[in-house]
Amino acid sequence: KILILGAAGQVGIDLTEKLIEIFGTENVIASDLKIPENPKCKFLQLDALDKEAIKEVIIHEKITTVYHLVAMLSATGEKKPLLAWKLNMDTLFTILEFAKEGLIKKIFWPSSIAIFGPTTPKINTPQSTIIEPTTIYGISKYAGELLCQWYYQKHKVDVRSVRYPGLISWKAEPGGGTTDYAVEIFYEALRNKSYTCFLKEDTRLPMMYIDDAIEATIRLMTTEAETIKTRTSYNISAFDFTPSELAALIKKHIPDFQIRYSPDFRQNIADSWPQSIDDTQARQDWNWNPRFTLEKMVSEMLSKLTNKLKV
Ligand code: VAH
Repeated sequence: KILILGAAGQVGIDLTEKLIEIFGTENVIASDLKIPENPKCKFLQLDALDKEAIKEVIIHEKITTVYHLVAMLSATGEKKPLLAWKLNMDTLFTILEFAKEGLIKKIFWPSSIAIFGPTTPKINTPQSTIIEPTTIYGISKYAGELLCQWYYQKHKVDVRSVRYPGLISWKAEPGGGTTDYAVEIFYEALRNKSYTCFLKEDTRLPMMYIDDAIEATIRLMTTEAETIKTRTSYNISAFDFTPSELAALIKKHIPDFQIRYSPDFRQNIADSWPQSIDDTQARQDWNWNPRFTLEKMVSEMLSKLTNKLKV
């Protein structure tokens, strides 16, 4: 059985639905700090920092695989560094230890392109390169990658990871990220035909539609262990764009959409990250291949949100 920690978050909402589709409702247990309305499967209220509560669920529900999605993202992490470190690291240690003790068989844990810093090559950032993150979130995600690799090498823990770029989705709003503008802009375009962007118009970042991120996650988790050559975390990539490029594509659907730019503290975070990612190794090792183009993502987001917002 599968346990998802952080199932109400931006990745969790879509991943839970996909896991139910593949493995069946009876084999998926979702959990988060708060239970969302109309959950699609058994949903437990769980604090990921409560080791005993998690251990109880793993044993009682006969969990074999854990998708550990709990984290404090980059922007909030800069404001609450101690809580970000605690939440991101202590919970990862807990799950890795449970696997080492034989309580669970397999773990998915997401890393992020946020592990790369200003000294990393920004164009087609390689799988292995200079990694000197300058945000607490990035530091915690890179430390987490090295922890996963240590537990794999020392205790054969089967933990698998991908470095998500900025993710764009409509089912759940993201919280506390620097790439959140790329989601907020769609809501504002449909509601007010205008958006004030907190990044400069030429800030290029690697991004991906949620369906491709979920596809990569499932593919990595279901591939044979032998095909996995990297036990820190895999680069994955789909497309990259700037706020002005995204605004121009939205204008094709909403001609009188207006965007203004008012950069805030998140500009420095974005400027420390790569502009595009080389994901050759994921493509070679486990046949990663994104399906959504930038244009397809834009039309999909606008049509799905039009229904969701009933605009
Ligand atoms: C963030 N959405 O903005 C996350 C992600 C690469 C960005 O890690 O913090």
